[in-house]
Amino acid sequence: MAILIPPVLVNELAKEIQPNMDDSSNTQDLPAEFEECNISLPEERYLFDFTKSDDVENWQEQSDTVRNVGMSKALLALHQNTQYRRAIFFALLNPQLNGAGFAGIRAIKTYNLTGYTKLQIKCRGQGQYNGFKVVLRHKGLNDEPNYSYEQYFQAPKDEFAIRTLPFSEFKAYYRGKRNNNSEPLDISQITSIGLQMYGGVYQPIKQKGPATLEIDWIRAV
Ligand SMILES: *[C@@H]1O[C@H](CO)[C@@H](O)[C@H](O)[C@H]1NC(C)=O
Ligand SMILES: *[C@@H]1O[C@H](CO)[C@@H](O)[C@H](O)[C@H]1NC(C)=O
Ligand SMILES: *[C@@H]1O[C@H](CO)[C@@H](O)[C@H](O)[C@H]1NC(C)=O
Ligand SMILES: CC(=O)N[C@H]1CO[C@H](CO)[C@@H](O)[C@@H]1O
Repeated sequence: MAILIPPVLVNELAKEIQPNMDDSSNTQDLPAEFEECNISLPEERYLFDFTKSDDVENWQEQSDTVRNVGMSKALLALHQNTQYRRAIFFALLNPQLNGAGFAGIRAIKTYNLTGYTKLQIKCRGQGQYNGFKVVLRHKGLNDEPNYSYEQYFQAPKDEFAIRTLPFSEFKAYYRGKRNNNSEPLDISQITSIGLQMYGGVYQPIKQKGPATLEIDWIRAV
């Protein structure tokens, strides 16, 4: 995919090629060839590729047991044989009667995803339900009372498939409740990425019990 990229990106790329270039330089100072040729961003950027080298060590549990009514459990495990490698997100959801509860995992890691528009996850869901969500946080505001930016998706049930989540569709939530007055997600400063199985306290569909999500990779495109 050859795409035209903003001058500021061209500037960054040019700096990589000419490492001595002054940081304060602007596009006008660039040699003409950088403005005229079409430089492509990498088509995709893998945040986690469990089929290759990525491990699960960076991922920590973040489930409803952080509160004293919580009784759910989640973990991410590496799964491999001689032919393949992937990660499995295991969860047991024990929500309260109204559906409050969640089982999740997250990695605290910083990404600047400027230039990308979507998150993709190659996965398969098995178990009692297949509704999941991706939970992003930005600017180092990785914990409550700051908002999380969430998007729901249904995992494919039989074959592995790619689910595509546009960054523009990540909306701010606080404890499962939508908040419309918050600033939009800043994809140039993603500082935490998580996966969650939700009870669905404010959702039409409630979920409970055990389920798994097998994951090959998570990437930005
Ligand atoms: C993110 O990357 C873009 C493009 O390279 C750059 O202009 C911007 O300053 C970066 N933002 C941060 C917060 O690093
Ligand atoms: C850059 O790409 C555009 C659109 O694909 C094309 O029309 C143009 O000729 C290309 N320019 C160069 C210098 O390759
Ligand atoms: C937030 O906005 C969405 C979409 O416009 C709307 O469906 C929802 O009711 C709003 N929620 C609140 C709490 O205002
Ligand atoms: C933007 C925002 O809500 N920031 C808050 C994040 O959380 C800390 C406390 O941990 C608050 O001090 C910030 O105001």
